[in-house]
Amino acid sequence: MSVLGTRVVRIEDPRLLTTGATYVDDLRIPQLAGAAFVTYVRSPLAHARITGIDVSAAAEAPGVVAVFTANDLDDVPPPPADNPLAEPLLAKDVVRYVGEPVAMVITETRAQGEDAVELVAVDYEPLDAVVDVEEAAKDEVLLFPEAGTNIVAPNGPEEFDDAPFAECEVVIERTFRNQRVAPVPMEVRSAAAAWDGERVTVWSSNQNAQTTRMIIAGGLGVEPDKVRVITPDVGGGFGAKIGVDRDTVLVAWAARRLGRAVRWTETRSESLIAMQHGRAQVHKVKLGGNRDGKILAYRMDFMQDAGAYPRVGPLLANFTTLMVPAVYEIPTVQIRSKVVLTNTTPVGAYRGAGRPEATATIERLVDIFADEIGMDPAEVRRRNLIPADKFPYTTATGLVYDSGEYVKALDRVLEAAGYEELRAEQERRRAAGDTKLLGIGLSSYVEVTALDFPNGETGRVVIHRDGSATVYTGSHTQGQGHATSWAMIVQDQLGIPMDKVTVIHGDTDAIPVGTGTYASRSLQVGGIAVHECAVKIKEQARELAARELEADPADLVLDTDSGAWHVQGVPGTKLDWARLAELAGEDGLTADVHFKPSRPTFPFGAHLAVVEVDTETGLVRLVRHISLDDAGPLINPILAEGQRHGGIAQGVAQALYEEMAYDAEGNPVTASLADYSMISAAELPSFELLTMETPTDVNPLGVKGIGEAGTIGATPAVQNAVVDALSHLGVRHIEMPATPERVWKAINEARGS
Ligand code: SMO
Repeated sequence: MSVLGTRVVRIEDPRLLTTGATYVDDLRIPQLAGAAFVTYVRSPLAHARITGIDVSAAAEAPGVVAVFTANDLDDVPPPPADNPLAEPLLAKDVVRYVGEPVAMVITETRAQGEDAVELVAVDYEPLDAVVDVEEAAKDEVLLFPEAGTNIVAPNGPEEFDDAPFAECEVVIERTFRNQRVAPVPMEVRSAAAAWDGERVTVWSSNQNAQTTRMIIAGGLGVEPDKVRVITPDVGGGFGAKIGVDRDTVLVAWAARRLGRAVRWTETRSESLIAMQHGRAQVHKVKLGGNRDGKILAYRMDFMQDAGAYPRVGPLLANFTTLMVPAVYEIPTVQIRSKVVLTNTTPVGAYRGAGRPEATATIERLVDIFADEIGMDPAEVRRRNLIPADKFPYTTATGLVYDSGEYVKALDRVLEAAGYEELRAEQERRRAAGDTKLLGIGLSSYVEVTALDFPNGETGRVVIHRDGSATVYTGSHTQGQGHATSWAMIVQDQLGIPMDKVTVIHGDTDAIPVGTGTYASRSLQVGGIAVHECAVKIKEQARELAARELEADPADLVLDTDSGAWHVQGVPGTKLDWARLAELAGEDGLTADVHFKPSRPTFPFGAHLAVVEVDTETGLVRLVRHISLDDAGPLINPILAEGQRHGGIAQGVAQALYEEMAYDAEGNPVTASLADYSMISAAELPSFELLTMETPTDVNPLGVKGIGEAGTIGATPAVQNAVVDALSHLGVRHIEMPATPERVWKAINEARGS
């Protein structure tokens, strides 16, 4: 029986739960002995001209090794002349957001750094700041006057055709804000670097060592072979650690400049303002349909707030654009987008990266449409979902959805939730004048995973003479459990037990070519590379065994329970993996694969949230959350459930709690975890997870990505549930996060008080 699909307990956990993880800041290794500490001087203003920096007092402070400003960066390539919007390593003339690095102070101890940064005197001449994305799009305050506009990447038509809406019986127009959130990984950004006179070695907390190496080499102006990147345990990334920021490039630079090891770990408050944020879109939308429940036309005209530098260019807007049609068959889809600069922290990928935003909006609109025509929102969905017999399905935005059972997913969730009974209970409470109202919210979703499929991923499997195996992977765990899954894949193919399989990742010396972990790609790209390596090894072994046993290769059988080969019908004479590695001779038994899928894949599902809304306080409590997330066959249900738990938690957080907020001058007002209300287990019920496994034909295991799905499905279900609880009072919409204040105000406005 195959190990795949079974609930194997993570092989990573005994170490994590006993001695604990080793993050960058925990490293106590000879190369970092006596490392100095980096502390950044960050801009306290959202927009200002730097008229002078006096570092003399700081330079004299106790323990100070060096103080560096932009003027010291004379040995790195200048910003590309063809890109006036390029992010500098240190701000030189202008700062554009609170938290932007202006100078770096290097000290013997961390505490000395905290004191010394206070002594760096920066003269700022304040400039008008623009914080709101719609204001910024008016181009009255410019972040880069030489560019002449804050709008980076406009996409779509000048004018929309209104004719398709003119034919609709019902047309809804709304503006929704998909608020800015902070990724808040458990481990903040952290790096250390050592220079050996030839090469800089950087220990960094990120999602892909190889990309990080390219970024650092580019920043320093050296060939990639002059940089080695090692990533020890990584405590979460959520997209914000795809590659590294300037703060980490500067750590590598300082080690080279000083010829001395340095280390840097930001504080939590620093992380909240200086690590990239996520989401931050404004959607102007129009949806038209008929009273029979059929949606006929949908327009999405949206802005992506890029923050102060267009760090990821049009990437997020493009992801949103692709997923605008979502799970529905809609005859007319119109899309326009703008990426707009504001005086705020740069915005980048965050769990879902543009796809949750698209789903959140259409799922709200479907509910508003259902309310408008007096039809149950489940029924409206059923009437518009792409039917199962239409797959593969080509969308209005040119994607080809590989496989899906959208109606079935929705119906299973409704059944598991006891939808009719929930509606009845909702009615009972309303009729009784209960102050704890029940809300039921749905969402149907599809998401695209491994959209960067042409990048592929590397894998290498080596069988050793003791019968054990080593797997080298370009995928990069940040807590996902790749070591467990990759070992399961090897055991499944070769019969080498998991505990004899070692997985190596996150060191550019060991794995020079790799892509990394993001876009829910690891299993379906990196995992498949490992699978393909194992398949290749099996074929090599078959030839070797045939030669040794003087048999036809076609007659050789691998018993994956015992991990031994024998000739068909002659089970007594066996060759185990140790023997085969020996037979392979000098070169050993090794396979390398760079697997490139032919297309991305499209996991999908449905969520149903049940909330209780206290009409006296506006407090929302999530009481049940039922989800079906179909990402194809599960390699290990425990790992998949873990991804869903985390994803749903982050999705609920956006609906109810989290928002990275600024005042009108661009000061962040949620720069600590006392103000930024990150979700915890205490706010969550035990999730009710349903499973369905619709395979894709894109890869031999039929698997899709599961890392971001929960986030995408959960947010709109919860937001819809909050509005649903109050709809009988006349509440039609509540922006996210649905804080008690917002909910209470909505109730009182609806009651006309
Ligand atoms: S934030 Mo994701 O890796 O698309």
